[in-house]
Amino acid sequence: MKVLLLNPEFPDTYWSFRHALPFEGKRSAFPPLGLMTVSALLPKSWEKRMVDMNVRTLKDSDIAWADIVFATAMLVQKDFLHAAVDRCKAMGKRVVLGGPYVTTTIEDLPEADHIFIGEAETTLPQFVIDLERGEAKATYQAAEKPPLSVTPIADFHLADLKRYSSMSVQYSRGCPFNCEFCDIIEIYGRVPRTKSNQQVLAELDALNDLGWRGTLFIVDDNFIGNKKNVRKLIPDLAKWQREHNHPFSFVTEASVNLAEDDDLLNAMREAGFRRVFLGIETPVDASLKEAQKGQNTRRDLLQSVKKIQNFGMEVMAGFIVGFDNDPEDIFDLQINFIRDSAIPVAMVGLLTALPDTQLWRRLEREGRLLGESSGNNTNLALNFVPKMDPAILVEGYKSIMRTIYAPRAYYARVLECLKRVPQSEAEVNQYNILSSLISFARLTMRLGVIDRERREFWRFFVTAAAKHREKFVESMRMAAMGYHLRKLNEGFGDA
Ligand code: B12
Ligand code: SF4
Repeated sequence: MKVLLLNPEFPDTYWSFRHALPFEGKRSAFPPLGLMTVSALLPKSWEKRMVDMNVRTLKDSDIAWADIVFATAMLVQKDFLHAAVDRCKAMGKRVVLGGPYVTTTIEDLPEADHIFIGEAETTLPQFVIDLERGEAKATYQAAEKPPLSVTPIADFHLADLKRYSSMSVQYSRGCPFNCEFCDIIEIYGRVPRTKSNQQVLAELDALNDLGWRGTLFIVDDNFIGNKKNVRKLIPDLAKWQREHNHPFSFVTEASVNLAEDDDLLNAMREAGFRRVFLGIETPVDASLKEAQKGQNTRRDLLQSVKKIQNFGMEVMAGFIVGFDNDPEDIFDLQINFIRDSAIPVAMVGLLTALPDTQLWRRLEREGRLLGESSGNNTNLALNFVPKMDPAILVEGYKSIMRTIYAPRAYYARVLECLKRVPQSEAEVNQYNILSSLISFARLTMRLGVIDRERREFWRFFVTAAAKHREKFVESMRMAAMGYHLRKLNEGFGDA
């Protein structure tokens, strides 16, 4: 059996890093871990080929080669998924779909032969048996969420590693909190399931053996969702890093209560965690309460961020506007918070109602839903009727983005962040001297020569070189990120 694994294109979003990746000569930030996991769940004897359409085009010869096509997608990829499935079906192929989009959507799915709802660890092996018997069903959905002990090591070798800026592994699924807008707890549940330490270390071994060096994203919904287990994991991660000469720098996502746990923060620093993405959402208490985000209301959020930064981790964070309780000055409050917290990379989005979330159900009851969202919370589209005048909300949102990603404001946050985040060793990366020089030349040409904001870049460059020489590579990486986020804003048309 010949299997084609397909990841459709992503549009230009916050996380696509599309305007920053070319400096490094990369095509995409992360490989599709779900597909590589699906591959590992299929029989070893089946031949597999993966086409991530974010790093290379799908050729007719790829489709012609395959007996069966397995495609994944998030909501934001739906149009590209439909187009890819149409091509495969037109060439007479059997198509299997899975992943977050098909799991949660209420819209018509593409014309696939088999649909997998939810996690596939227990359903895929059954599908293989059914297929061999000629009895494969149209829809598969596991009765229970699988334990992660049955998740195999992903088939990392299918990814063309040199085209990505980061690799991914997963330790846990699910989150114990109960945020109203969150679809994670609907898809993956509120009881975080974890892998064993041995499983995680075996995945690190696999990536190390393939020669990967540099950023490794632990793609958990909330890395500290199961604190008891994570406390046991981190010392093993640190030991593994020491024994292998620190090949990886870890990035992950966590809830803000990470700040209350000095031991955990210390252990994460030891293990080589360099960046953490927090769900801050808003500095407004009433909006946090509305969002059922109690874990953020009981603390001083600015102090929490500072504390995590002091443990050697850059903080990235998600922010939302559009809550019913947002006051009129919410836009200034968000801008001030982002400035004062020295969070350079802030993902600010309009509140979005994702299908089958508590928010979706409430808005439906209140008659305020306008339809399924595009899945991209930064594209100015509202899929519900907000309490605030929608025009004011969208304008205010744009003003946040314009202000925080104006070069002077952005570089000021980066410099403050570099000051706050002590790091004893330079971050490991995948580049040799030549490729680093080429990246540096591309960056300075674009930001320091071509770009109209070049004066701000050189001002930043000089300060970073003088005050943070040991973190110079890091500061250039941040300059590239700022450029991506500013370009994304220009897509709004009036930035
Ligand atoms: C890592 C991650 C990313 C990464 C990398 C994505 C990539 N290249 O794959 C980055 C940071 C780029 C990212 C970006 C975004 N993401 Co994201 N991301 C995740 C995260 C945290 C983990 C994904 C992952 O690797 N999981 C591990 C694998 C093993 O799990 P899995 O993919 O679910 O696969 C399993 C099953 O779904 C199934 N399966 C999956 N595919 C297939 C296919 C077939 C054929 C079959 C049979 C089975 C199957 O089998 C697997 C094993 O059980 C998830 C949350 C989550 N827990 O999954 C959010 C999540 C997928 N992301 C989400 C969103 C909204 C986004 C963004 C739109 C955010 C934004 N506004 O910019 C962007 C869009 C992408 C882009 N590039 O622009 C949503 C999707 C919601 C939806 N219903 O579609 C999720 C669910 C999180 C959330 N609620 O916010 N994301
Ligand atoms: S903390 Fe994050 S993952 Fe957990 S429920 Fe809230 S939004 Fe979802």
